[in-house]
Order: sequence, then C-alpha cells, then structure tokens
Amino acid sequence: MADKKFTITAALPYANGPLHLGHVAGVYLPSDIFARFARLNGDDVLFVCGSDEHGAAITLRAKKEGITPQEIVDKYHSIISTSFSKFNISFDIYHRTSSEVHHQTSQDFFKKLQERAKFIEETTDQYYDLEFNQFLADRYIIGTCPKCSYENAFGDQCEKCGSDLSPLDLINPISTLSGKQPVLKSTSHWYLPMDKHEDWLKEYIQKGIFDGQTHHNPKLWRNQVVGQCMSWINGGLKPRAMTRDLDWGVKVPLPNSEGKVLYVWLDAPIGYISATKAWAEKNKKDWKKYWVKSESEERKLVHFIGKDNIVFHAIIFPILLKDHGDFILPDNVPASEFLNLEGDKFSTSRNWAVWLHEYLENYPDKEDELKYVLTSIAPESKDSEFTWKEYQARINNELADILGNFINRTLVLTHKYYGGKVPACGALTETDKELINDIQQTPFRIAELIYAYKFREAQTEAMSLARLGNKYLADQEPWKLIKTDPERVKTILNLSIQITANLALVFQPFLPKTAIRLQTILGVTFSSWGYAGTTSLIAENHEINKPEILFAKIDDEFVYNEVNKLKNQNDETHEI
Ligand code: B3M
Ligand code: ZN
Repeated sequence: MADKKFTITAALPYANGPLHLGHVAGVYLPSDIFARFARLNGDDVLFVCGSDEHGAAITLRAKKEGITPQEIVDKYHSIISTSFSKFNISFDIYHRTSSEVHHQTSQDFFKKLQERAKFIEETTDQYYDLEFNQFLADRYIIGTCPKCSYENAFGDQCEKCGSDLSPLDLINPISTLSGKQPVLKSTSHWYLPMDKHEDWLKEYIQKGIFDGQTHHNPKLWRNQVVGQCMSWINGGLKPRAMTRDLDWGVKVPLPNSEGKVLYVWLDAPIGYISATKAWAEKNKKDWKKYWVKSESEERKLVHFIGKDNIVFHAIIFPILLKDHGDFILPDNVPASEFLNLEGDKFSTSRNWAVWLHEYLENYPDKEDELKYVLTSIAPESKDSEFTWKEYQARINNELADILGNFINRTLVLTHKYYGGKVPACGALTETDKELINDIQQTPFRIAELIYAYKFREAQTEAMSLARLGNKYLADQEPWKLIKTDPERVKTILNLSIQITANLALVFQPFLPKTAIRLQTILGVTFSSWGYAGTTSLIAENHEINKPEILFAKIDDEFVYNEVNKLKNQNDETHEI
C-alpha cells in the first residue's frame, strides 16, 4: 500500500471553445489515469481542474461571436464541464476562474507578492491600437517571431518555437483587433523580474533542488520539458509584465490601477488553488493541506499540461509560488507533445477536429474504446497521430480480439463446463508456474510505469496480461482436454478466471467503465490495487454471472463516415 500524497492539476482549458481529442490525449486522459491509479493504490489524491475564463482567448472569441465575454465563458464552461463528466474524467472538482473565490484568491496572491516587493513597477511604451483605443498584448498582437521567424507569433509567446516573448520583441507587429499597425503609448505595469531567478531555477529543474533541499527526482521529468526550460533559462529570462490594460480579468487590487487586470497567466495557475479552496469548502477540508509547505508531510504537486504551457508551469508559476513563500513547488510537469489528426494539426478555426462532446453524443457506449486508443497513441515524448483507421485497428485487433476474446472464452467455458461456478485449481505444471509468476509481476511493472508518467507503456503492460491469457488458453486447448483430462481443465480455467479478475483490476485506471462492468460480471468488487497480482482473487465455487461481449467491432463504413464527416466539416466555413 503506497502512502504518497498528490495534488494533481490538469491544465485549465480556455472556455472559448469545445474540447477536441488533442486536448484529451495530451492532458486530461493521462492525468485521470494517474489520479485513478494513485487512489486505487491508497495514495492521498486531490485532482483539480476548471475553466480558464480570462485573457485575450476569451475576449477575441466573444468579439467574433458578437456576445459578451461572460456569455462566452458561460456557454463553453457548460459544454466543457459536461463533456468531462460524460467522459468520466474523475476530477474532485471542475471549477472556473470567473468565480468570486478565484478573483479573491488571485488578488490576495498578488497583494502578498507586492507586499514582499517581488514586482518592479515600470512605466514603458507599449503597443496601442488607435482604432480600438486599446493597448495590445498577448493575443491582441501578432508579428514575426524574432527567434524562429514564425509570422503569427503572439505578444507573449510564439506557439511555433515556444519562445516567451514581449510585444516589443515582435517584428512587423499587427493588431489582431483592427489588423493595422499599432502605435506606441506610455503605460505602467508590475513586472516579475524573472531574470533574478535563473540560478535557483536551473538547480530546481536540473537537480530537483532549491532552498538547499531536494524537492523532486529530476530523472522523472520528461526530456522535452527540461530541454525547453533550460533553453529559456540559458537564453536569458526577462522581466515579464504581470498586469494588463484590459477590462476583462481579475482587477489589480492596488490603488491607481484603474483599467488594469492581472495577466491571465498569473491568475490562471492560481485557479488550481482557488479550485482547491472551493472543493475544501464544500467537503469541509483544509485547502492548505494540499498546497502549503509542511514539515510533517511531503506532498507532490503535479501539473499535467500540453507542451505550449511548459514555460508557464515550470518557470513562471514556480517563481510566483516561491516568491509567495507559503507554497510547495511542482514535483513534476509531465507535458505532452501534440496529437495530430488524419495528417494535419487539430485546428479549431478550420474545424479540423474531432470534438469530444460530438463523439460522446454519437457513441455514448464507446467512451472506453476512445480512452484505450488515445492512451495507445498518446504524444508523451513526441507528436503523434490519430486516424480513424488506427481507431478501428486498435479496437478490433486488441480490445475485441485479445482482451474481449480471452475474457469471453474463459467465462463461456466456465458456464459450459461448470455452470458458472469457479472450478478448483489442481496440480500446477511448469507452464502454470511461469504464468503465475507473470500474473504476479504485472501490477508492479504497471505501477512503476505510471509513477514515471509512462501511461502508454503502462497500458501496454496491462494488455500484455490479456495476451498472456489468450496464449495460455490457445496452448492448453481446454475444449479438447475436457474429454480426456477434465481435472486438468479445472486448473486451466481456474487460472484463466484469476487472470480475468486481474484484468478487471489492472485496467481500472485506463478503462474504468469496462473494469467495473467486468467486476460486475465476475460478481466481485476490487477497491485496492494491492489485490492485483494474486491468483486467488476469486475463490473456488464462486458463481460468476453471464458473460457479455465487452467490445463491438468497428466496420469500414464507420471509418469511411467519420473521415468523410471530418473532410466535409472542414470545407464548411461555419465555426464551432
Ligand atoms: N488555458 C490552456 C491553453 O493554453 C491554458 C491553460 C491554463 S492552465 C493554468 O490552451
Ligand atoms: Zn518562434
């Protein structure tokens, strides 16, 4: 029984559009697998998320749809939170940053840093759109990236090379409001002097050490995360404005700050803390237990994100948490690369996407199939590709033909030969002993992989147990032996039932609905990972229920229709 303590966060999706499979594969599915496994393994887990409802991503969408920012976030917060619950993502809370508790928490956080003199207040010239009478930052301004020459870099970040930028860095800047060249106008903001933090950040990211103590195992950080952070730090961090001249956002809680709000990437990660406060309030818990440094217990903060959010979670937020002084720092930031779709990048604007809410509406009974396929191709260390052909192949050749087929044959034969009662296990052959050893090792291999944030490999390990069972039945051929050695068949089917029971447990983090469905068929409930690996999970004479087909096969017409739908929706000009 493990006794680790985790505060797990999943990147707050912007409430400016629905979720697509790229978001799910990169962030929400891996974080859910981790949380489900850790809970099963007896760890103390809090798993939080919520809608990110500030910033230019929201106001630009509101402008495009001709409604207010509040109407935009209300619309998409509802679509997104409904999608997560239908997709059975097990957040302890899914909150939102337009909430009062978030505004208050963010303002308190900002005031604490101001009191501790962690900001530099500066008046500088910034780009201004004369037609819209608005200063331009973040996604309100685009231009050529000075690092990689990408022509649509934003004012705070280049999405192509990941560089963190300031509007004045952009070459040939253009306002995304008017499409015109901006002018320069003086304004004052509170800057975070990130350059002063380079030394301890290097130690923290490369050695897992800061304030003289070891904080995490750097070997568990993904190479691309360390690589990206070290290239930013070695490239020289620059002071970054933590406030904006905007009216939508968390108001700056200081005198003479009319018309100024917190930078969205200051308030958004604080959304993890405010979500925790909301959850703690509802569940009569102490929120500080999940965020405040403690001598008595070591809690690991883990941020699941996409690669375009690394600088904000592995550099900026740790600086803010350290400057605040009360909080633990991230133990790991398992950032995913990008998932592509049928040979192209996911694109909301071109509607080149498979939308989670549409998939769930069209295939309400195929949630675990999608989970299995997305985890099988998850972009953990490099970009990967979703195709409907691979979706079909994984479901037909792996879920149906290996996992489903093995379980079905085991259950059908147990009903056929023993009326559904589990037969006794007799004398063991050498093959049986090797099989039992493999059954015993599998859960330890899966646990090790999950704690190392290697979910693809962990799911493959779980599937290897099903492959083992399939091969054991095929090699032992109990349907032939029943005529000549019925005692032997009892042992073969007892061990096959034990494998089936282990599968109902080890697949629980990955395919939660199927695992529970299989436990119901077996007439058992597994509440702890600790039971996995034993070959006496189901007692002799225990009666199992009637078997059901767990996975229906996907035909070519299904694939054809989905690919066609994608191409048609991409041609239409309508926006999601
Ligand atoms: N809203 C997601 C994005 O950049 C961003 C994450 C915030 S996590 C605090 O698409
Ligand atoms: Zn760039």
